[in-house]
Amino acid sequence: MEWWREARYGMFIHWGLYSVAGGEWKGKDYGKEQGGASAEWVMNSAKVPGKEYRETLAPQFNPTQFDAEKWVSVAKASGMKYMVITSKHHDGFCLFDTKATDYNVMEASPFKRDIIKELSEECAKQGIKFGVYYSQFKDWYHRSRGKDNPGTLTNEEYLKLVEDNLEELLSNYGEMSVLWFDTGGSDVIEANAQGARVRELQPNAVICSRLYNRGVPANQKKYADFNSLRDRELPPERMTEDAETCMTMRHNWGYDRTDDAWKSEKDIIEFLALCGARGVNLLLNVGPTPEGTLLPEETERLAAVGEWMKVNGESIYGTTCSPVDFDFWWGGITQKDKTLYLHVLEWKPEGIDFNGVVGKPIKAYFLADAERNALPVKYDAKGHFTTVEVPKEAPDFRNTVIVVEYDCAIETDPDAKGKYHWYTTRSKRHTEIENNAHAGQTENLTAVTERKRKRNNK
Ligand code: FHN
Repeated sequence: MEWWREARYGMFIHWGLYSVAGGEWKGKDYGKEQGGASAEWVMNSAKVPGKEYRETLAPQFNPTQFDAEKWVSVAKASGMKYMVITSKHHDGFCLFDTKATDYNVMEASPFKRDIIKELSEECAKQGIKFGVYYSQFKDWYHRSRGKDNPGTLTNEEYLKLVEDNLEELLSNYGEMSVLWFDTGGSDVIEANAQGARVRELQPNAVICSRLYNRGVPANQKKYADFNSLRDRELPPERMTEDAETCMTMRHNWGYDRTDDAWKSEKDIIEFLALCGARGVNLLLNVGPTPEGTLLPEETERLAAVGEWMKVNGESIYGTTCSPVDFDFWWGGITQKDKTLYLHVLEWKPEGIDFNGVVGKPIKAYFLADAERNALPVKYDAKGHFTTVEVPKEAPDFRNTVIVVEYDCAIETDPDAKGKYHWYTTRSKRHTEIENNAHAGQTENLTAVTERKRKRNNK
């Protein structure tokens, strides 16, 4: 788990036959922005029989522009340390050379290239950890979806397919660093058998808790190495266990033709920092096109995060969660040994203050400042309030990182109070400010903030 804890930031890739459909079926849009399920669910959303889905899409899956070197380079430049790609999603189509079913990229599509092989080799070449997503329970092609859609296999035959697929994925593609099972069934014995096989064939692989159904008690998830939180979840509190959140850059996981709900680069950098403040990894998703390319909106955002990480990566990689169980009006904190990293997401010219940490720091400075020019620091022993004095303008409006160094182990005030959690109040606060602004209220940001801070910190 050491590399995984150090990594903090990886690439999720949702790619397959559903990318050809792009969230649509027979001219109707089933994508998430239409209130439906995500684009990769189109087979289910449009109730497409397996045979029709395969005959319509597989012959069109010919992503001739796919270039593993490009994708891995984009991930690396973004500061991502690992990659997880859908080897078989719920539609049952395998993006690798398998003998267990002919419904795979080598036999059922004109592409006839082993995508998992090409990506795993490129990741090994560029020093990125490689892993696969595998839908071990949901399979709308091989399994029955009721009498109208019987599926191609019985339950026993399907279990054998999963077993054979795992043997192939765990034996034929070198070091498999992550097994990202998704939506486990309720049978813990089945899940344990699959988990045990991973341990035997790839003892260093990190296994996702979604090997098990979410309802299985944590102490029965014998082979889960990290807790995969709900999709796009930013947990309210710090996580005391290894955990990861996966996030889309827009609504859908798989490629969607009409989804333009792009998060900004600031949204993504903020989310990465706030995940860090909770001790959680971020697996950030791309949904490549049917042609095998990443969208410009994706590569632009990934490059922007990469620029930020080049300067500020130290405040994310290998850090642990905040020393206190709450955020601050201006953002959140990550920690590494005797150093705190303040992720200032909302600038406060009157100073960046935090409570809950005992003792006066020995130094504070902007992480982006190569000379590490000291910023003035005040410490009020009464409330254990530390304030770093800052210039009027934020050096980086997306997230300015202030390093706060101590000469001893970080000690917290057990009675520290703070109820400011970014994942809730931020959206409310902004709406209120926008409403005030629209309503021509005399209150400005500081006044609204002051009022809210008094309310949050009473
Ligand atoms: O049903 C899948 C969904 O299509 C997507 O793959 C997400 C990614 O975390 N996992 C399941 C829903 O949680």
